[in-house]
Amino acid sequence: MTTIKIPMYTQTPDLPAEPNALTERRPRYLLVGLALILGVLSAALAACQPRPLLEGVTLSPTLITPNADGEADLTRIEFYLNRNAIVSFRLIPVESVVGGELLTGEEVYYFRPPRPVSASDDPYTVYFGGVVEGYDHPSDGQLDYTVLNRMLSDGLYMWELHAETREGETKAVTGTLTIQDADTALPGIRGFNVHPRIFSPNQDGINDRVTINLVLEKDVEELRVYLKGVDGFEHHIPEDERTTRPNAKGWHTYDYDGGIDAGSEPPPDGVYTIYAEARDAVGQRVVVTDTLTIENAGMPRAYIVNGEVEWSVNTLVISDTLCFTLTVENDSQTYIRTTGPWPGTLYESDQNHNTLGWHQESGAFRVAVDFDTSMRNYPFRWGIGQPGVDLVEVDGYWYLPPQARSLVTGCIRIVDVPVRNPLYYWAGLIHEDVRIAPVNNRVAPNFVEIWEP
Ligand SMILES: [Ca+2]
Ligand SMILES: [Ca+2]
Repeated sequence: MTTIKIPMYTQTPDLPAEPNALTERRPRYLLVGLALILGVLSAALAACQPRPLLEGVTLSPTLITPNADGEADLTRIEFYLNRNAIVSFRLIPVESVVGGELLTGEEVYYFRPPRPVSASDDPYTVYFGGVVEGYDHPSDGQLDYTVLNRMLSDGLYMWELHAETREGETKAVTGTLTIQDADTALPGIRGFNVHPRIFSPNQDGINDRVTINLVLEKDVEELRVYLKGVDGFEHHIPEDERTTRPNAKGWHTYDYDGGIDAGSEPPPDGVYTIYAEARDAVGQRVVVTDTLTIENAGMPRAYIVNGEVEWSVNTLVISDTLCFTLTVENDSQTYIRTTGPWPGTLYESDQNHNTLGWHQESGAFRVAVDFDTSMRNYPFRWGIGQPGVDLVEVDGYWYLPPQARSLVTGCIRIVDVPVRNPLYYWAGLIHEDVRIAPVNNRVAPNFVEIWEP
């Protein structure tokens, strides 16, 4: 325990005395003359003596009830700083007052840790609402989060505004502040969970999304979830607002796709720290973190090169085959996933990719052929390259590498005459369950006439 004598108000000692000792009996001119002389003298005196480092320090009111009810939630600190200095504002709990002397505890709480502040002719004004830098409280137990800023408990505190110049001149002004009815319930975050921990935002249908869950222990003013990489840039993660009202106590879910579904490039590959940060109405802040690895990120883009398709025929007899050849280019920085059947596969015209056992796969790219009067969208589909030739295997899936090209061929044996004849056949490049880019839809239509033998 420390004993400190507190000057409750610090009147700067070097102000010139007022010439108010003069009486009415003196002639008026003498009074004015004396006042002028005294004024000049005191100005000269003031010029010789440097002004104090801190001046005009006030803190008002000296009792606050920081509970965000709008009544006496804040106290106003004002001061003049006459020279550049490192300035801090801290509070020390008062354990008892004995004969006008304060017995203070050992703890020191910083509202403003030491930091450089510039001299100014104008006063500095700061509002303090009982929240200081994060500290441990004996009642905490094991917390799932880090407390960045925390409300002081109710009680009497000694405050100290301290300034120190680079030359070593110091000045401290102290006083007392009472805190009552403080809202000390922390805006805690429990059950912070990130799944999966490795994530590839590239719309290939495999680990394209991350789900983040957390439980907020209190209604808050702000809840932010974001990624931060080594460059320090923050990537905001939007909340899935279907579960709980934003900022409300309870369960919150975030579904993150790297921004790719909204058309943005996802963050580059790397290891990121994922943050969830809550701030309540009185200004207390807590944070939890975890790591998230992004790999093979990128907006997938592939094209049929030049929109060119080489068709084998434009007239044929039933049971002849119609074949095509085209080149696919991966024009992106990410691997593009595909699936079979592989190029060279022959379809009968009454078959489709499902009857061959190759169902639609979310996120896979396939070359496809469609025709007028077809019953389903692009019934004939092929992989965008040959496994082990154009394609590389990653975790059991086949991918066309970034910037790679592949030649794709396929054939359809026409086994019956379509209802419309002659008719168009055309090619496409489909990103299954995602989109068909306009440039990849209805490419190089071929007008085909079919004859019965
Ligand atoms: Ca209040
Ligand atoms: Ca992926």
